[in-house]
Amino acid sequence: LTKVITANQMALFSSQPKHPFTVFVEGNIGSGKTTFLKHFEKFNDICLLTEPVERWRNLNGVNLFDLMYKNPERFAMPFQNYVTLTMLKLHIQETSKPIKLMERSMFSARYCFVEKMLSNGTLHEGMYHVLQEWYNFIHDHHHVQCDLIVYLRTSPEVAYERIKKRARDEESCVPFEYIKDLHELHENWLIHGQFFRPAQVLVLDANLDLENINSEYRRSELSVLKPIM
Ligand code: DGT
Repeated sequence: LTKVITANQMALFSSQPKHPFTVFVEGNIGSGKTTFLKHFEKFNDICLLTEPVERWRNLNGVNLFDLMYKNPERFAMPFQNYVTLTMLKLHIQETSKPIKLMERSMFSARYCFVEKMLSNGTLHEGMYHVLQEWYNFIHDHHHVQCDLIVYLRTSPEVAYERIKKRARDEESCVPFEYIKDLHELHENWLIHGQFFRPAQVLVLDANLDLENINSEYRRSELSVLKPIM
């Protein structure tokens, strides 16, 4: 059977941008990435992709996320493996919308979390190199679109207070030192350029409380909504 493509279908195909304008929302744990994404829910032209924490919590009934925190020596590697897969799926997920807004990316997993796990000895050097091989392979064989990074910059103290307040079960054992080190890693990557930055970085003051943060969010609209303005 010859497949006849109607004019409407043609129009639909051509209206699907192959590479939507893609924004990664980055920042320490507790920096307000979820709230930032919520701010953009009101715009129809944006495909919002939240981080797959729920999948990490329930992999066929196994809470890999909890195991990673409770028994890092054993579970950091499988957890990081699964993070890579779930993030890659989001990176290559197609959308008909002109803008894609993603909570985190494979890059923060690689340059912040995996680096931290290597330096505190949670990941054996051999495991670290296996992960690097995966990242390099993905980088060479998949197009990972990124047009802008929004960095929600907090002090580690503010991030830690928020984490304590929201009291996620799995994060109850997270010490301040961990948040401080993750802060330094985000700074090294996004401010000092110690690791590869796939796009320009817009830095927002995410220390502001909920009442005052809206002006910061609005400041980012011009950059995030660029393709439709
Ligand atoms: P928000 O809205 O800024 O407060 O963001 P969160 O805290 O909901 O999201 P995020 O990505 O900073 O952290 C969620 C949890 O997942 C947190 O316990 C850290 C953990 N996490 C995220 N990505 C990775 C990763 O690549 N490796 C490890 N070990 N943990 C990760």
